[in-house]
Amino acid sequence: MDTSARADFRTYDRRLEPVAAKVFTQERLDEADALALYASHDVLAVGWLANHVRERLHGDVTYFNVNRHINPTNVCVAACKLCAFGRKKGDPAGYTMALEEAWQTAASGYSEAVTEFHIVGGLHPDLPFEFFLDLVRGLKERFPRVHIKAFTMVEIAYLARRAKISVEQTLLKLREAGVDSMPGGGAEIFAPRVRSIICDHKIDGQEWLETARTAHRLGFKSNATMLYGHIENDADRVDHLLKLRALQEDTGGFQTFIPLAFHPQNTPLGHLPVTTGLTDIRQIAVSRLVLDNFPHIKAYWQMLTPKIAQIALRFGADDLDGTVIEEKIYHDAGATTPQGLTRKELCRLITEAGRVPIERDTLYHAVTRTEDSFMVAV
Ligand code: V47
Repeated sequence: MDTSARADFRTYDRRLEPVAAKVFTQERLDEADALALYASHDVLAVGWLANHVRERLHGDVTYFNVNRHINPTNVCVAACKLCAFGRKKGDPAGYTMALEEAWQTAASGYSEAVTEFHIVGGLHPDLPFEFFLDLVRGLKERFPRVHIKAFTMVEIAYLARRAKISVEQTLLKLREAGVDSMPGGGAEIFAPRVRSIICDHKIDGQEWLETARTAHRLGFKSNATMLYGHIENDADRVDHLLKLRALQEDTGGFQTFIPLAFHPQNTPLGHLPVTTGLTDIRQIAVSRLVLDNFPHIKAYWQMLTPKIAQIALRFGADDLDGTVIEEKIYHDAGATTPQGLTRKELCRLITEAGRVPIERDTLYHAVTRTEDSFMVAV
């Protein structure tokens, strides 16, 4: 038991005391504990506990990465109420990159020698599976040292359906083409009541989890997200976290959890208010405490703003993503954050939070640099 931390812990919320006792003895938190963390007004105490766990796992180390997002198309058969990015086929605001254009997009911003391409997009009704395989093959040929983190579980399930092959075969073909791992998007909220309202055209939560399970079985690492701050309640959030924790118990394939705050602007849910800073910070902290088998909790500054993301580094987060360079999904939904940050700016945010910045590749190996090139320490 961590007796010195226990002696230092203070809260005015008695409901937190039994939860804190479990944190100090490293006992797994249950549903009631998670609900108590969400219900507590003592957000500083919740954050203190999360920071304690974060420091137990990572000390002061804070990871960041030099990545580039690529969104090859915004044309999407789904019409999710949560989304401001997707466009129906034929919409004048729809776009689909030609392969050459996608490869050129990847090269722009390459001056910082990105170590990761993060590729996600709409569920296009006409683009064949071969297009995506060619896209990835072309990227690997041109940038053989860059890790390709591509396609959400939703996209993978859709590609499988369109190609009339299994998810496993789809994943194997993607791997052959050059996909190295998967991002965490499309998880949203698993609870069917909420999912049927915010994204009823997407695969259900069970299928998202099963697709991730298959990817992990084949040896892929992936991330997981949760979209919060819309019509879900605390019980829905807890349900989502516990389902992810249970799958991680089986597969160990998740690397990072990324809570994503809902941006309502330009979506059919535009009447909803944006999340507040305390909600964002609490979500980071609860995630760190409940997801005890997830190695990393990521503060995605594009969504949180750099200021809140920096504070998150003392409330449970150990990872600050990333240089990004060009972001469409949140900016279509009203985000006012910059399109990208430089390595130097990320390091400043981390250092001024009293943490030690470590550049990582997608699989959390440390990266060392000489000017524009990089070396990955295995
Ligand atoms: O799946 C869409 C969300 C996700 C909105 O794995 C919205 O490293 C808020 O998954 N307001 C895509 N969120 C982003 C994503 C991600 C981001 C950074 C890192 C990683 C990673 C993954 O964005 C979607 C959806 O959940 N989203 N629209 C919106 N209006």
